[in-house]
Amino acid sequence: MQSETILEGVLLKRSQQKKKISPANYKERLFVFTQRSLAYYDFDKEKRGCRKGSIDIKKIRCVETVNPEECTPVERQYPFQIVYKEGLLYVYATNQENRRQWLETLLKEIKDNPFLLNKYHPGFFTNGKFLCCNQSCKTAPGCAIWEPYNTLRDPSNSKEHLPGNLKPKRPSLPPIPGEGKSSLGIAVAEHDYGPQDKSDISLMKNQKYHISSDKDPDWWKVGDADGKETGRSEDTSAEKERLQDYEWYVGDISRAQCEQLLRQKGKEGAFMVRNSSQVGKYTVSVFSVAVENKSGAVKHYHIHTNSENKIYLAQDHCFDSVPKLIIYHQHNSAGLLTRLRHPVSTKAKKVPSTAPLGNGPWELRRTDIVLTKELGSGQFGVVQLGKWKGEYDVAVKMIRESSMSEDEFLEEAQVMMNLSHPKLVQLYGMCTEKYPIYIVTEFMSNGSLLSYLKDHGKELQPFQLLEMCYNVCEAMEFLEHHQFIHRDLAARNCLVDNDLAVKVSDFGMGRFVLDDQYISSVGTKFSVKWSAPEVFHYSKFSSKSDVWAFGILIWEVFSLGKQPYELYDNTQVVEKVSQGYRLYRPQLSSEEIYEIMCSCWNELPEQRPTFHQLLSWMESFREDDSDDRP
Ligand code: 746
Repeated sequence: MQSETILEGVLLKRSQQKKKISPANYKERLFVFTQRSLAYYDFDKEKRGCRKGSIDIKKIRCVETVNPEECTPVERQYPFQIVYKEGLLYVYATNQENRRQWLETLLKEIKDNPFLLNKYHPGFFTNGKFLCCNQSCKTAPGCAIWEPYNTLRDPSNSKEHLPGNLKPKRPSLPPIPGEGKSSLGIAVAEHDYGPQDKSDISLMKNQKYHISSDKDPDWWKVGDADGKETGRSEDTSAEKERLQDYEWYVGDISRAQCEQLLRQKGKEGAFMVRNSSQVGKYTVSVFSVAVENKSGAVKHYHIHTNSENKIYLAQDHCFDSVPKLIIYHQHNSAGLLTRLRHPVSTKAKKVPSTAPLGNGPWELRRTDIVLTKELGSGQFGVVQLGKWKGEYDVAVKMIRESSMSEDEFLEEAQVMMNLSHPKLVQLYGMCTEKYPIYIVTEFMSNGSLLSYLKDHGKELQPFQLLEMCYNVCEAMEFLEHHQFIHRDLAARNCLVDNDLAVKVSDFGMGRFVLDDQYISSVGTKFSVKWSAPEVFHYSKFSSKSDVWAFGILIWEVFSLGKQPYELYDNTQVVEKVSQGYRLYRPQLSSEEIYEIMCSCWNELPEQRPTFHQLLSWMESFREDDSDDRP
C-alpha cells in the first residue's frame, strides 16, 4: 500500500558516520515524506532512483535545526536534524524557508508520536562527539530543551502522566533561526509571560526576541528584536547559574532517584533541591530518620510563591531567592520535618575531557596525585581514592609487583585510553616509572554494582534495576562495536556513580592477570559462573561470550546481588550448564526480561543476540516502564 506524499524535494544529506570516527560526506538525495515514512532516494534529472534509506515516522523523536558548523559552504547553511529510534540524520535544506517548511511539515506529522524527546543537541555530532556538550555517545540525552516538545504536549492536560524527566519546564518559545549579528537566533513568544521577579522581562505573545545567550539549556537570555536592550527572560541566568553552584541543587532528577540518594545518605536532615514538575518551580526533599519508625521517610516540599513574588516553604518565612531560603532553613526547621542539615549532591568533580593530562600520551605526574582513602583491593592490589591536581577525584590502582603482565598492558593501554564512552569507567593515565605502578581512572563514588545491589537493592524499583542493566548494555554495545572483548563482565566488575548510573570497569584487564588461579578454567578465581560453555571448555572468548556473561549480570541485578547457581560449586556448574540447565527467573524479573536473559544463554554463540539487538529490546521495555515512573 502506497501512502500519499506530503512533501518531496532534493536535500543534501550528511553521511551517518556509523563508525565512530569517519569523515563526513554529503550527498544530494531526493527526500520523500509520506504519512508512513521519510525515505530518500538516488535521483537522476529529478527522477527517483534507488531507495537509499527510510525512517518510519512513528520512530521519529525530534526534528530541529542544528547550529551550522564554522566556515561551512553556502549549501550547508541550513542544517536540520531528525532524531529517530535507531539514529540521527543530518540534512541540509536549500534555504531558510525550505528548512522551515520541512521542519513544520515533519513536526505536524510526528506530534502524536509516543516517545518524543524533551531535549536535543543543538550542535552536530562530529568526530565522535557532540559539538554542543562534548558527549561522546551518539545516543546521549540532549543537552538543550527541545521547545516544540512542550508545545506539542499541552502541559495543562498531560503533564501529570509524564515521567519526571519529560515534564514541561517553562512557557514555550519556539526558536526561529535568525540572521541577526549579535543574536544566536530569534524567538517568538507563544504566550504573554509576566515577570516572576525583578530580574525578569515580560514577554508579549507573537513578539520577536533576540536570543543573546543559550548557554544554559533551560534558560535563554533575550532582548527585544530591535536589539535595543538585552534583558533576561524568566528568572534566569544569574539566578540559575547561582543555583548550579550549590552542591544541594541537583536539577532534573526523578522523585524515586532523589529518595534513593537521600535514604542512602541515611542522615537526619539529608536534603537536596530539585526541579519540580511545575514550570520554573523547585522542590526541597528532606530525609528524616525520626519518622515512620526505623526506616525514616523522605518529605518533598514545594517552594511556593506568594502574592508579592516572594518564595517560601513555611508561610511566615519568605525570601527573594532559593539560596537565601535554603540557608535560612539550614539553621531553622520552621515547620519542616527537620532543618536542612546535610546537602546531598550528585555533583562530583570529574576530570573534564579537555584537561591536559600529563607528559607522555598517558604518563601522569605522580606528585599531581594525592591518595586519600583506601577503596578496597582487586586482582592487582590495593585501589585508592585520590585527588588529581588537588581538584579532581580519581581512583588509583596500585599495581602489586608480579600481579600484572605490565609490558603487555602498556602496549594495550593506548587502545584502552581511547575507549571512551559515558558508561565505561574511563582510564585517565598511568604512573609507570617506578613501583607501585599507578593506573588512574575515573572515580565512582557508590562502589561496585554487586555491593550496591546487596546493600541497597531493596530500595530500588524494577525500572531502576532495568536502567542499571541498560547502562551496562550501552557500554557493552560500544565495546562490541569496537570489537573489544571484556572477558570478565559481572556485577562485581561494574561500578555505580553518584547519580546511580552504572559503568563497566576493568574491561579487557583479565588478559594481564598473572595468577594461575584466575587464568585457568579450573582455578579457584576463574569466573565459571559467568562463563559461556565455549569459554569453560576451550577458552574461546568473544563478544558472544560477553553476551552470556551479560545474561548472568541481568540475573544478578534482578536477584539483588545473589550468587548465581548458589547451591553449586564450579565443577557442578560446568556439568549442569553443559547439560542444558539454566538459572531460574528471579522474582523481580518480568517474563520478558527473563526471556532476554535466556536468549543470552543459548548454547550456540551465534544464536545469542548481539549487544546491539539487546539494547534495542531493552530500550522498548524502558519505554513501556516509563509510565511507572513518578
Ligand atoms: C575498585 C576496584 C575496581 C577494585 C577494587 C577496589 C576498588 C574501585 N572502586 C571504586 C572506583 O571508583 N574505581 C575502582 N577492583 C579491581 O581493581 C579489579 C582489578 C582487576 C579485575 C577486577 C577488578 C579483573 C579480575 C577483571 C582483571 C569505590 N569506587 C567507591 C566507594 C567504595 C568502594 C569503591 C574506579 C566504598 O568504600 C559506597 C561504597 N563504599 C562503601 C560505602 O558505600
